[in-house]
Amino acid sequence: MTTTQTKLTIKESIAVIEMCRPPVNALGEILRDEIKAHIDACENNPDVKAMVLASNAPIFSAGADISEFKTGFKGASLASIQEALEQSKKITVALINQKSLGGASEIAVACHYRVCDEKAYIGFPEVSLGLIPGAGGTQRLPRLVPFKVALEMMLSGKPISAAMALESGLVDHVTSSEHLREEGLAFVAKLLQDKSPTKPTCQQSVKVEDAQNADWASVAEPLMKQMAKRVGPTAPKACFDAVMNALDKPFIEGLKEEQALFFKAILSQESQALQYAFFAQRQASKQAESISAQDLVVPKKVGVIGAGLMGGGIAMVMANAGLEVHVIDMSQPNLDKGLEKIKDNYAISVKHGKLSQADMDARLAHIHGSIFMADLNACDLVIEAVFEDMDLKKQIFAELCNNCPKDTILATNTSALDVNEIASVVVNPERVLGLHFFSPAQVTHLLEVVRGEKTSDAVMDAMLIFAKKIKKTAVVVGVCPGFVGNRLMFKYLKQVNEMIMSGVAPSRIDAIMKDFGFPMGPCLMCDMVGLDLGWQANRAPKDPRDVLCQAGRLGQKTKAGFYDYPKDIRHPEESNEANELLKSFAKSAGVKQESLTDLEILERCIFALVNEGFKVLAEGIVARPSDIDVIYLFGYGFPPYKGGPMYFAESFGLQKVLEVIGAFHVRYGDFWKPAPLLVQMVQENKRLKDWSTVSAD
Ligand code: T1G
Repeated sequence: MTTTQTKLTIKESIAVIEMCRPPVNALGEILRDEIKAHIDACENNPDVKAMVLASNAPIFSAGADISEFKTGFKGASLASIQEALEQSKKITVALINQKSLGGASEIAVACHYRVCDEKAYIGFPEVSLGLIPGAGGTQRLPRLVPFKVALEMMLSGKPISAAMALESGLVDHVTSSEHLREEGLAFVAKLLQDKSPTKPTCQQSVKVEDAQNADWASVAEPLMKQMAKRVGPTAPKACFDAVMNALDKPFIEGLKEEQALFFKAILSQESQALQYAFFAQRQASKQAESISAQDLVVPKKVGVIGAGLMGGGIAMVMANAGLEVHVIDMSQPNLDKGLEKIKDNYAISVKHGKLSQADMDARLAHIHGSIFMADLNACDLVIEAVFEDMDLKKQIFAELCNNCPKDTILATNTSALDVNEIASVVVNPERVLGLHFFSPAQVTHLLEVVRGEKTSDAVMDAMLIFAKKIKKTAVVVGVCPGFVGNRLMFKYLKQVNEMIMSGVAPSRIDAIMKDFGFPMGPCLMCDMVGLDLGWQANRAPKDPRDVLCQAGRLGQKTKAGFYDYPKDIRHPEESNEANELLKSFAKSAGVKQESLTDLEILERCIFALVNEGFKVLAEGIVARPSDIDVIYLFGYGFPPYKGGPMYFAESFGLQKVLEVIGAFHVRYGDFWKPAPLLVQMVQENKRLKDWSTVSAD
C-alpha cells in the first residue's frame, strides 16, 4: 500500500504507525484509511507483539478533520480504528507528543495504554465547536479517569497537562519531551517483558466514587452556563447527557446515544457558525504565499513608545511572549507610573493564581524602561502608543527615523488616525503600518493589522507571523477612519443614541443585546470604557453621552453614567437621574418619541453593523466578509455561535436584511441608505463567499 500520510516501522516486535500529515495530523479520510490498514496488517503479522500509534508532526493530532464535516465522513471511521485497537490481541499504545485533541484523544483512550511527553496537553475541545466528542469519548474517558475529571474536561473543552493526565489515570507513563520516542518504546518493551495484559477500555468500569450521592447536574451547571455563552446551550446539554449515559447505560448503548447526540449537534446552527468561525479566524491572518518565511524578519526586540494604559498593556503582550521590550516615555514620572502599573497587573494575576511568581518575575525581567529614544537602537519593531494627536505622532515617527536602524518596522497603535499621513514623515515608509491593539491589550485577542498604502508585503507577512507569536488574532485592514471594528461600532452606537433620544431606555437596549448573546449591552460597555472618551466639554451636547458627561456622569469611573453604581462597578443599577436627564434633553431637542419593538431595536443595532460592513467590503478595507466577522467575534463580543455580523446577516437572509434596511431608510433617512454592494448581491442572488464576483456597476 503506497502510504502518503503514514509510515510503518516494525522493530523488535513493536510496530510503530506514524501519522505524517502536517501540520496537525487532522484525521482526514486518507490518514484514517492508512492507519486502519496498518492496524489490520499488524494484527495479522505474527512478528508484531505490540502496536504503537505515534506522530512525526509537531503534535500528536488535532483530531477529526473539521473541513470534512460538510462533506461527510468517508473511508475508515474513527470507530473502526478504535475497535481494532481496543479489541486487538496485541498490546496497543498511543505515544502522544505535545497535543492530542478531539478524535485523536478518542483514539488514544481506545488504546490499551497511553504515553505522553512532559509538555503534552490532552483534550476534548469538541464543545468549543458546538459539538460533543463523537467517537466514543463520552463513554471511554469516564472509564479511565475519575468521572468528575471526565465531565469537566468534556464540558469545558479544556485540555489537561501531562502531569494531570498521569495523576488522573488518562496516561500510564510520562517521558521527557526530548526522548518521547525512545523512552516511550522502552515503556512498551517493558509492557511486553512484563507480559502486561491488553486492556480494552470499554470493558473497564466507569470511575465514579459516590455516584449515587453526587448531584452531577449541579457539578456541571456552572460549566454548562459558561460554555453556553460561547457556543449556545445545545452542545453543553448534549455533552452532559452523553457523559451521564456512561453512568447508567451499557457501553454499546451509551455509544449509540452519543452518536445520535453528536449528529444532532453537528447539524445545529450553532455548530455551523462555530466551524465557520474556526476557519475564518485562520484565513484572516494568512500570509501572502508570495514570500517565503525565511525571507521575513520576525521581530525579537520590541520598543513601545508611551507608558500609558495602551503602551503598558502592549509591553505586557510582548513580555508574555518572551520578547525583550523597551518602554520609552519622555517623562520619568509617567514611565515609573506605567512600569508600576504593569507590575500591579502581574501581581493581581499571581494573587488570583493565574500566574506563578516565577513567571511574573521572568516577564518583568523582559521589560526595560527608559526616557531616551536612543535606547531603541537595537529594536526591530517599535510600536507607538501615545495620545491620539497626529502632530505628536508625526514628531515621534520622525525622531524614530533618527534613533532606529532604517529597517526597523515602525507601527502606530492609533485607533483611527491616518496611517498614511504618519508614514509620510518616515524614511523607508514601506516599513510603516498600524498595529491596532484593543484595550486592555494584554487581555483582548484581536489585533487589526493596518496596511498603509506603502507598507510592503514582507512587512505585512512578518507582522502576521509576529501576531501569532504574541498570541493575537490578526486581521488585515486598510486605512479609513476607525479602520473596521470602530468604524462599524460608530454606526451601531449612533443607532443606540438615536433610540435613546426617541425614548428607549438604555437598560432595555442593553437587555436586548445581552439576550442576543453579547457579554454586555452597549450602554454598560460605554460606562465601562468611559463616556468621556472623545467628549469635548466646550461643545454643546449633541447626544446622550454628551448630556451625561456634562452632568459629571462619566461612567463607572465616576460611579455614574447610563447606570448608577451605588455598591460597586460590578452592580449597575437603573438610574432615574440619568433617564430623566436624557428624557429632558430629547424633549428640548424636539426629538420625536416613538415606541419600538424589541426586534426593531435588535435589527437597528445589528444591521447598522451589517450595512457598514458591506461598504467596508466594497471599499477594499478588508479582503473578505469573514474578516469583518473575525473582528467582531474576537474584538467586540459578538456571540461566537452566531458567527459574526456578516455571517448572521446571511443566515437571516440578505434579501430580508435589505428589506429591513430599506424600510429603515424610508423611516429614518440616509443613515440607512442600503450599501450598494448589498443591493447588488441581492439582485444577483449571490452568497457572501462569492461577493467579489458581483458584476461591476
Ligand atoms: N481539522 C482540520 N484542519 C485543522 C484542524 C482540524 N481539526 N486543526 C487545525 N487545522 C488546520 C488549521 O485550519 C490551519 O490550516 C492549520 O491546521 C494550522 O492550524 C470526532 C468530531 C491543533 C491547537 O477542535 O485547536 O475531533 O490555515 O493555525 O495555532 O469527537 O489548530 O494552515 O490552512 O490553528 O499551531 C477537534 C482544532 C475536532 C482542534 C494547533 N479538534 N485545532 O494550533 O495551528 S472535532 C479541535 C486547534 C473532533 C471528534 C470530533 C489548533 C491546534 P491552514 P492552527 P496552531
